[in-house]
Amino acid sequence: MLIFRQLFDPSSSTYTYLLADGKSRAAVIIDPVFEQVRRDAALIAELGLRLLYTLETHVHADHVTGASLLKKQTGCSIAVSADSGAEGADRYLVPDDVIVFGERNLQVRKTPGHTNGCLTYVLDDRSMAFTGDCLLIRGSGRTDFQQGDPQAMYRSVHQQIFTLPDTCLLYPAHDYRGLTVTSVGEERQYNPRLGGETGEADFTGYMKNLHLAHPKKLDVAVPANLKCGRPDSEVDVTAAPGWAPLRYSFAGIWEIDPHGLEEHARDVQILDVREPNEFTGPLGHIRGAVLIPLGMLAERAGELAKDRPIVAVCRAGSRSAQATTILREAGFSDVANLAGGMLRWRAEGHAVEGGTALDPILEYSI
Ligand SMILES: N[C@@H](CCC(=O)N[C@@H](CS)C(=O)NCC(=O)O)C(=O)O
Ligand SMILES: [Fe+2]
Repeated sequence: MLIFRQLFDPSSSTYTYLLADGKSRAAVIIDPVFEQVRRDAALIAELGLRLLYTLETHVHADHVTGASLLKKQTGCSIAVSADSGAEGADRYLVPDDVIVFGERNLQVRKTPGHTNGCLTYVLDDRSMAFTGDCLLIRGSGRTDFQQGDPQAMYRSVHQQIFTLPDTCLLYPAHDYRGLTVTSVGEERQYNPRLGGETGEADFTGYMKNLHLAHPKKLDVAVPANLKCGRPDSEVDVTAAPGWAPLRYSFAGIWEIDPHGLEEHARDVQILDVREPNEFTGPLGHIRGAVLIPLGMLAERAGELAKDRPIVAVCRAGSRSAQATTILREAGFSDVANLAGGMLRWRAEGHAVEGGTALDPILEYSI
């Protein structure tokens, strides 16, 4: 079974692709974005995957790659094209290289034109290919900087991409209109620059007259990507806040486990957002917890101290997740959610005030 996720970075309109073998959980990620590494690492952890490689389709001009940060966080290897000019990778890819992840693999095809080092990755059964900024959906990558070459791009598309089966799904590195996927058959027929009977000279003429403004981040992105996105300073931009052992979830929420809260209980404000009858009900509550029901939190947030971190608690951990969002909007920065709520707190044997014995509690529901 293949695990496949298409992820999006809205500020650069970049797609990142996570692929994994469902059996061994071995994974690769194509074109991760620096600012999205925390999100991507959370997904990899939640899906129980083991990241083997970050794979670049090319040296990007519009955003910085997340490759180095992901390597630091997960211990994966960084793979780039041997023609990319990038330093510091663990593997330099050449045509026909095969990147194995568990029982699945990607084959490397060289598709220059947007840059000299552009690669397309083709899935083992040719059902999917990742075209980077060579072929875009009803478009193509630009060819006006970074060794851009319209003739090379025309040949790359016709010889390396249009030779795949018509049914092969194509996933680009960007789409600026929100489109997500296309296929070889439809691009061969409908791509306005490269499809139908369009010849090499037609394509060259089209590309010479695009007149696009340079990417806003060009001057920062290219030098950073030539170092595989290694930050200049040692400051870890993906580090978790230091006040307790926290974990970032793919849902976008900082979480703390019962054990971590137990250890840091004295340093934090515990905010219980259940209803009063639940607070005094069979599940009990954590010693020292302040009760402000979720529906009143926005108006009563001022009752909480701004200089001590807050851990929000509820029955199962979902209302308290919403509480962390409300608190952030109210200007509190150090906030976390107790993962699993009171149910998990009690199931893992932590003490409560009030409450009744454990067994009936597990059947207790609101
Ligand atoms: N406005 C975007 C421009 C992005 C851009 O130029 N993207 C390149 C890929 S790195 C491209 O080929 N774009 C094709 C197009 O915009 O049609 C930015 O500032 O980042
Ligand atoms: Fe690009």
